[in-house]
Parts: sequence; C-alpha cells; structure tokens
Amino acid sequence: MASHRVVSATANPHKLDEIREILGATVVVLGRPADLAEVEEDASTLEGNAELKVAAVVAASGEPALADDTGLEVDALRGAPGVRSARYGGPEADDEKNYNKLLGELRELGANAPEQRRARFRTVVILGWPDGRRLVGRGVVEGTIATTPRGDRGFGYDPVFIPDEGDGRTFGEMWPEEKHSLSHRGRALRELADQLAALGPVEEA
Ligand code: ITT
Repeated sequence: MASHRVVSATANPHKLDEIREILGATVVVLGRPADLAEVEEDASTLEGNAELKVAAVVAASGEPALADDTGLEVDALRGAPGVRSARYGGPEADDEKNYNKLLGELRELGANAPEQRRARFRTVVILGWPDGRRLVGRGVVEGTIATTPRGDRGFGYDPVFIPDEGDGRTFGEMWPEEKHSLSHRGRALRELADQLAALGPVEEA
C-alpha cells in the first residue's frame, strides 16, 4: 500500500527524528525545505503557531505539510513557559539555558516539593493540504519538574521532566520508545494518524 507523503515544518532535527519514529512507515516525512525563511511564531496559542508553520510550508512546497507546536506548562509559574517555551531563556537560548532558567525560578519561589512542581507538556500537530483541508492531533502528558537535570537522551526540557506514568525517571533518562509511548508528541501524532487512516487508503500516484 502507498504511504502518505508530508513535508515537515520543524526546524528542530530532534523533533523531526521523533516524528518519524512515532509515525513509522505509514507516513513518509520529508525534511523542511532548506530555503524556507524562519517562520515567526507569534500566535498566542499552540494551535495558532502550528497553523503558521503549516501554512508557510504548504505555500513554499505546494505539498501537504505537518507542523508540531509544543509547550511546557508549569503550574507554579502560572502556565509559563507554555507557548513561549522555545525562547524562555532569551532570544539565543539553547535547551540548557531554557531548563536552567526554569529550575532557577522554581528555586526562587521555594517550590521544592514535587506537588509544587506540577507541569505538563502539551503538543498540537496539524497536517495541512494545499486545498485548505486540515487534520489536528492533540497530546498531553502530566508530570513534575525534577530539582536537577538527569539524562542525556531526548532534547529540550526532557532532562527536567518526570512523567507521572513512568517510574520516576525523566524523559532524558528514557529510551525513545519509552518516551514516545507516554509523550505529548506520541499521543498527538497517534491521534492524527488515526484520523488519517480513517480517510482511507492513499491513491497511487
Ligand atoms: P519548530 O518550531 O521548528 O518545530 P522548536 O524547537 O522551536 O521547533 P517548539 O516551538 O514546539 O519547537 O518547542 C518549544 C520548546 O519546547 C523548545 O524549547 C523545545 O526544545 C521544547 N520541546 C519541544 N518538544 C519537546 C519534547 O518532546 N521534550 C522536551 N522539550 C521539548
């Protein structure tokens, strides 16, 4: 049977790897066009930013496109960094700066007990076609923020996120399949894949 082909909007290579690992062989995920300008993610919601990314890639490629927007919501920080997770540590921030800023803010608040460190990852994925059709998948994973970073797998805030449904390890300490089975992205993409499957088989080109 033929596979769906989609162009990925993500400029984050770790995210692209995860998307491919989760979707498997039923969807061929092509990399983001190299000449595409950076998309300004200035919407106030994950949905809004995912749509900005999808629309930019559909317009540039003329092909179906897939975008993921993800945020980490920390209750003690009233939902921050949320939709601003990528630039939390400043305009040039890398993953380590981002999670160190988060750990520093929780420390300053004296939020040291696990119940004061409640958080969740939330992902919205949108698959968009040039004719305007859209499919949307959503995924959430609840957890707590670790007091010190642990593990060098995954990316982003993974070394400081302990999912409730795990065994106490951070996402940074888990193998990719373990993370995907519980993660926001795994859930959002599996929901999207189910909707795609319900559309029926792909027509042979
Ligand atoms: P694109 O917009 O190009 O897809 P990005 O890395 O900017 O890539 P997001 O805006 O969705 O993507 O990411 C927001 C932040 O959350 C960013 O700092 C990521 O590193 C982080 N993040 C996203 N997914 C994550 C995951 O599964 N685990 C840990 N951190 C993650």
